[in-house]
Amino acid sequence: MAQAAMTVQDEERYFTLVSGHRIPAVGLGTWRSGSRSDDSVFTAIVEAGYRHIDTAAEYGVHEQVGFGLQAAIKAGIRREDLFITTKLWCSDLSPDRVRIALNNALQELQVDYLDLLLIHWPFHLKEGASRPPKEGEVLELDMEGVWREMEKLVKENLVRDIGISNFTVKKLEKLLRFAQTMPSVCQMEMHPGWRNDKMLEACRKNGIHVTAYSPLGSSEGGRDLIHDEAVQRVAKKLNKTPGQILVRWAIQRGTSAIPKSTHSERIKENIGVFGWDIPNEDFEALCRIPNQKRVLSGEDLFVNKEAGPLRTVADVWDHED
Ligand code: NDP
Ligand code: 1BO
Repeated sequence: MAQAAMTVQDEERYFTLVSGHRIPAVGLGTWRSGSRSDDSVFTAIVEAGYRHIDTAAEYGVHEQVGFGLQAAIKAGIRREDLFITTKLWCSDLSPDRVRIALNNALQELQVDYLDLLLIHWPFHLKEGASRPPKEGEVLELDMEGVWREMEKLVKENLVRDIGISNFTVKKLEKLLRFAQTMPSVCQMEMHPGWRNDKMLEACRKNGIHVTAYSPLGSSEGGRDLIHDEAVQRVAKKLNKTPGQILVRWAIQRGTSAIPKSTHSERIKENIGVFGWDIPNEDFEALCRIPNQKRVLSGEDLFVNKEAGPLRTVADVWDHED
């Protein structure tokens, strides 16, 4: 697990975490990549130069991602040069499930350690819960107990960094009251259509690196930022693609970004974001895109209007929006 010295070229390709480890600025997302995940992972690593792959147990693609990783390693990429992130799903958010979930992930991904393990969403669901959950299927979350188990995985070198996703300032503050190992990363939805400045600021204040998920506005019911007027204008001016403008915008905000694609041309395009800048005036124009709104509100996943603790989207986000 030795970390090679950084070259000047490397510098803009990585962010340094509070643990001292570094996270690649651009990673490949794998949600909804299905059976194309293995080819996408291989293309991303071997042909496009990605070193960060983001996945999750809930995406159902661990095995395909594992095949892609193994193929890349066979092609000569060193495991220690890769950064592999996965996430604990809500039904595994109890202290007794954390290690079992980690072992499953290691086996499915065919690796012997993870670079980053995140709490996917800070809600504990009963095993096999419906979507959205029925009455009684949202259980109490023992956040401290879960975090302690995650901390043990770091001590045992099974996981290099631990972190969170879809947290609110309130939940982050609660976690920081008992964390002995700091969350290195907080993964949140962030793009010019949902800047989420509040969480970005809270993380910065605490030295927590932010990864922007859905940096292109997501898919299926997402926000079409690729055709947004401001994004298109800046892309044309800088002779870049809209996808590159969106990923570069995320990096210039100091966040890493994990665009998903299963198309090799787009996978290559989305990492073509180094060695140039979005000028300040254009960056600011992208920051002013109106109608700030989440795509991933959590409604379909967690809200039960009739029963349980999460009756509205506002409940999911602790009424902070
Ligand atoms: P993205 O914002 O990455 O957008 C993906 C969509 O954009 C797909 O439809 C893709 O299509 C399309 N696309 C990709 N590149 C381009 C391009 N250059 N030009 C035009 N269209 C393009 O959405 P995601 O929601 O997938 O977010 C990215 C990743 O973040 C996820 O895959 C997942 O790993 C992570 N994530 C984490 C969450 C969490 O709760 N922690 C929640 C949501 C996402 P195609 O594949 O056909 O190219
Ligand atoms: C189903 C979980 C949302 C994407 O991370």
